Amino acid sequence: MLTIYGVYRSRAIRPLWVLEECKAPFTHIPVIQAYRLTDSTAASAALNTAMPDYLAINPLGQVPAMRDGALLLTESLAICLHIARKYGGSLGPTSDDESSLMEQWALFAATAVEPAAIEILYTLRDGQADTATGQGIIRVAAEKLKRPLARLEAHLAPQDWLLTRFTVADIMVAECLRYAQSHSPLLDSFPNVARWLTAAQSRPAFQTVWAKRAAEPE
Ligand SMILES: N[C@@H](CCC(=O)N[C@@H](CS)C(=O)NCC(=O)O)C(=O)O
Repeated sequence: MLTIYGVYRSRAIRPLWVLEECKAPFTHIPVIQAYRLTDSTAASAALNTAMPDYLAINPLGQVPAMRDGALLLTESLAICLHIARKYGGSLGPTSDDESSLMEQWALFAATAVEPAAIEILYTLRDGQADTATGQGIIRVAAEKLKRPLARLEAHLAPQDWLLTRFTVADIMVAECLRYAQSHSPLLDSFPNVARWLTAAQSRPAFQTVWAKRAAEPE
């Protein structure tokens, strides 16, 4: 049985969304980020990323991790690709070329989108959006996202999804871009990206994992 380690309020939501799309059976172990606990070492502490048992699974002390038989993976997008390929049917690649395209979108998400998007997320989360420093961080991050967003905008002009149908590529890119989504002006100049993101997040599988995320303590 496939096992996912990581709460919904973490990058674990990426493979959990993929699994919800495929309806594949799995065991969920809701390991929480240690930094979110007052005392991650207390006897009563929830299962967390600083515990020796979890560090034996992922020495980086991060979630998600995944076990599937003898296979252990500790990168969210690699986990998404693995699940889609093995259990996802049309969510995964149906040819070598599609496999390469999905890998390309995974790397695009991780390198061109996520770093700047997460700067925006942290600035908003820390209540810095109205400070001069926070506004500066958001302005620079939004600038960094312009070219990747322009690339997505052109790509999505003639089509609904990144490949010829909804796939794991859409989940990976949408999830990384979501970090910047609360900065609402960002997508104003990219209507195709906004349409695509709305469509991805309207899917019943996303709605299900999003509700599970909302049910977890903040
Ligand atoms: N590149 C990794 C990053 C994983 C990551 O940073 N996870 C965060 C939660 S979203 C975490 O576990 N942080 C705990 C920590 O760094 O102490 C991935 O995509 O899986």
